[in-house]
Amino acid sequence: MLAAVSTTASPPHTITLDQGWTFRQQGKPDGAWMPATVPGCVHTDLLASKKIADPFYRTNEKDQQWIENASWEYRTSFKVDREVLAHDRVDLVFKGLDTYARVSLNGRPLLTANNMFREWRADAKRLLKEGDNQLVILFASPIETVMPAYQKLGYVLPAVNDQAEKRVSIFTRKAPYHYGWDWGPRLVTAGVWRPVLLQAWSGARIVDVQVVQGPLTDQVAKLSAVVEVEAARAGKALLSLRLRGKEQLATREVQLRRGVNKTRLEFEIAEPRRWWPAGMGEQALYPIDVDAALPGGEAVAPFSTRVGLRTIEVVHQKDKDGKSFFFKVNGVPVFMKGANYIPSDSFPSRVTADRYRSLLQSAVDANMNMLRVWGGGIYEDDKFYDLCDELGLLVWQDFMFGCSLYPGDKDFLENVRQEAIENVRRLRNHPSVAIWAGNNESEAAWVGWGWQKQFGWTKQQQARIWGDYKKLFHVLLPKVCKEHDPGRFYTRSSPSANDDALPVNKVGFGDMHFWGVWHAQEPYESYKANTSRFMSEYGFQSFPELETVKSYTLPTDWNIESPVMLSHQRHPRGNQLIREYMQRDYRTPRDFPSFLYVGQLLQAEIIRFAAEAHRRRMPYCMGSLYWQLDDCWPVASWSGMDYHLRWKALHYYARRFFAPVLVSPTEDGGVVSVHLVSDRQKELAGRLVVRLQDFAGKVLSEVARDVRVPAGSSASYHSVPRAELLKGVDPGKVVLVAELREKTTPLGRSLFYFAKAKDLTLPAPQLAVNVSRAAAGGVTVSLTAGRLAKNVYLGGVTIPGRFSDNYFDLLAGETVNIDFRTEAPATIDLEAFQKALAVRTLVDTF
Ligand code: BMA
Repeated sequence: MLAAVSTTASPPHTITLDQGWTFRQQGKPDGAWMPATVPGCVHTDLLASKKIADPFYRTNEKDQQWIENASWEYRTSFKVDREVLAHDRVDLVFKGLDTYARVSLNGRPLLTANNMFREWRADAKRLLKEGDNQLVILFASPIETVMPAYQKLGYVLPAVNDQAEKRVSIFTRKAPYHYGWDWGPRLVTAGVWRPVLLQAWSGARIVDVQVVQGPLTDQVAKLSAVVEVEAARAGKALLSLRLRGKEQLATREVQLRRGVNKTRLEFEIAEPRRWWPAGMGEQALYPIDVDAALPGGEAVAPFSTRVGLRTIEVVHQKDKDGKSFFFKVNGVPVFMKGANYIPSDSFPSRVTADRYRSLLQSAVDANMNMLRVWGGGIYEDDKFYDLCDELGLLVWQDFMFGCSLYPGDKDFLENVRQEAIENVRRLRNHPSVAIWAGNNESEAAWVGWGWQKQFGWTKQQQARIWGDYKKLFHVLLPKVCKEHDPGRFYTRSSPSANDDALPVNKVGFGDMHFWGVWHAQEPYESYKANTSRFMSEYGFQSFPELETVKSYTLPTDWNIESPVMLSHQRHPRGNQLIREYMQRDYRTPRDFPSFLYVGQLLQAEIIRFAAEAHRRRMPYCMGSLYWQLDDCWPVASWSGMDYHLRWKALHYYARRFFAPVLVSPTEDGGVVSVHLVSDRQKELAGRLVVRLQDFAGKVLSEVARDVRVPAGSSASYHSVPRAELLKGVDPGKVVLVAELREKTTPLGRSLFYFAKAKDLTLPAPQLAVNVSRAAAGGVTVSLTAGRLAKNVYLGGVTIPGRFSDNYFDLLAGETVNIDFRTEAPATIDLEAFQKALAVRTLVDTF
């Protein structure tokens, strides 16, 4: 054992270098230095210095394209004292540089960087001096830098969402969506996008702790911690591990060599509490601290991590229907409900912890248990995964590749290898991370998007391109995952059946992205026939609500074909498709605000149709993640929540269609049936009531029956031929109400209409609206409908906050109380609120 540690040596220092930064465009004659924010980027810095206008406003983005072709210098100075310099090592650590950066310290080169997704560390001691030090970073244009590679390649690689004529984005390891997407602007940033640290240490430094979970029972969790220690000099160290604030669980004396050393500490946690996805149980988390004591007495910064104890498997096996794809958590098959996550800002360094929390809490509030961090964005910030751990949101993590093909030269592959290693290591202790995926849609594209013809490649070129693809996604990335995170499943691409002999993106085989609805204009009813084993993408667009539209337009722009609105609609056929689908189901909205409202309903109804179809097919289908949760700027898109975090109709609907117990009426071949889908882990006993009533509330028929719904099941509990049900009544004048109750508690209710919205004979709803002060100090809106009120929408209020429900149907004679949720409810001026409140229903919009 080592002797007691003395504390004479100076402690390790970490200084965050976030002060005093300035920037300027390189090579500009009048190039004055302007204040910069670090972390940040050139666009937000130019904006802060009023050199550019808000890129999200109107068509400002178009005038700002020059930024990507310029190079930018960032600099700061910082003081270092003798105490810091006395350490063995003084590292400069860059958590993220975007992207082609040359860093110099006191006029001498320190490091070069070429990957936004990597961390860069260099021993700066030899270049540092006591007193002031000058740090300069030169960011070369990510466009210009790779232009020679683009020109030299000899063939063009597809990058379908890159919005430039010369699509060079695939040569650069930088967030693909910066180059534009079919929901995103083109804002190719540069800058110091994650923190810069100065870390001084002596003797040794704990680099990383990987917690590997062994056998897990209710009695005990057997774990090991693989501790990586970098030693500045050889010597002994005593490593110890404890649960935060608890007794020590493991200790080990090790002989360190100079350089990186790996040691394993075995430990156990008695009576472990499991980590469960949201809706299934608690999210028990165990914070772990690892210390290292050195005989010389140098202090070593402890390393902290946090784990959750759970098993997770992806069951991806051939079966009679094709090849399964589902997740088992703690041995239980879990139906994944959720959405695809895109970076929530074009400038990711702007995303605060509060914003992450609000987005992720909204996901949980909508009964989601999984998000897919999609491959065209970024490996998200640590805060994102911490919150997912805490909230029980499983993460499907793509590597950052999407809808494109990539070079396969040695340097590129090595750069990706390092990126993958770093990110796998960074994220692997998170219980929320459920799966790694190589890329978004590149395999499906190669097989089905006609690229071979479109790009006119020779046979040889094709062999090379596909060979390069395989090197990256079939060899390199799975190898990194296996080596650094052996317990987690890797899937080549989303979608994929992970087998060259099996079809990709075909019903029955693995996960599926179904875009027949929307891209191929198929009627949304075809979601039923196109339900596969795991639906990892499907979607439909809408515009954001008027308040959000106002944030980027003038009233003169309020026409979806205006240049401003078109610039915030990046799908080339977006408007046409929305119109087309809207005409199929709705009457023409009378004005612009009505159009926005109907458009949101259209999206919500279509996605509801899909998600319910997916859930009814459980266990054949075991996942439904719609495209997309959020936006990176205010835009027309497939999102359920807009850039200002306003819930669209879709997000409110999602809370209902992803409810733990779903009542789902549907019609097939002239038969109307009511399905009950339960995600509960126990059987439920309830009473199902199915009632046909007219819009004035008159009940035409009613049946009720006791039902037992097994754990994790879906089945039909009631079915009647449509003709028999309607018995001659006008289908446009009645609604089927299906309700499930558990004792006296209502568990779920769904309405089924027999005609499309445009063919319903909707009455004037005779709505009585009453606004009052809620008990908790906020505001409650109480609504009573004399007749059916279809898709009641509460809006007009500009105070930040949200209604507890919206876009819902109210049956004749019903009353609901809707709360307005906001940060400081007591401060709301009741009278002003009442004045601003605008209530509309579907019948008001034609
Ligand atoms: C899928 C996604 C995205 C895209 C969306 C809508 O292909 O992976 O690339 O934004 O469809 O087109």
